[in-house]
Amino acid sequence: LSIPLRQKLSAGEQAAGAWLTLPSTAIAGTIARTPNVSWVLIDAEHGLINDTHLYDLANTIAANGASPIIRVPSEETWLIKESLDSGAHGLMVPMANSAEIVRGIVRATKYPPIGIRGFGPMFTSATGALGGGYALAANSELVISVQIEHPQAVAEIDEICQEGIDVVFIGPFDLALSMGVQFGSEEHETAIAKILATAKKHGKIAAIFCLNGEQAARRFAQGFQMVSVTTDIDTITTAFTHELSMATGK
Ligand code: 3PY
Repeated sequence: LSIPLRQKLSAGEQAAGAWLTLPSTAIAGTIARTPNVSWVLIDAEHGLINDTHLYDLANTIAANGASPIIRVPSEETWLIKESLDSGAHGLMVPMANSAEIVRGIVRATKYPPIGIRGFGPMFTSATGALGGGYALAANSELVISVQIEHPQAVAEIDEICQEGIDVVFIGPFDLALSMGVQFGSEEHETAIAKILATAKKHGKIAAIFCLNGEQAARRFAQGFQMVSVTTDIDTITTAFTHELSMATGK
């Protein structure tokens, strides 16, 4: 079995990740080779990435030692199926706004008898995702995360954490928007702390999205085990802005 992210999480280690929004295997490979990155999120929700890119991106990331995790645009069964069939080591489903939605996600991501996932893993062995024993191991080894980004999900977090998912992943920007509060306000941080504590109580991995290493270090220190440190676009923008400012003095 070779799901680097699963191994890291099972060992109780912190798993730092990066966020890919550009459909480039060169960028995906470069990020996956960065020291200390254990997973790379392929963002097919808000990134410029669609289903024709999934296989090559997942392969490149896995070949460079990190776990490719695909964020699907929504919880539709067919999107979940084709994303997992591309060889991803796991999935992230946005807007998992209720326990009922989370139950549907579990059904869609698992082969029978747990769920209804259809059999078609023609490309999964290319990413080293569980090799020839893929179908037998997939139900327990792939890393399935749901995004908590709505007050209804926060209200139902206890029930959500009792479903067959691995990771409770906070989308802090959508959570602030849907709660109608300021990002970083007391209400926002209280909701984040509640999700973190409930995930831990039920033995789920608590995870969150950040924009930079400083924010990510704070979230690790707070008790999150899986943190997305930054994105391709944010890093490019920040680095270019800094270097151009150094060069021009402006
Ligand atoms: C959010 O913060 O809402 C996310 O989903 C991360 O992009």
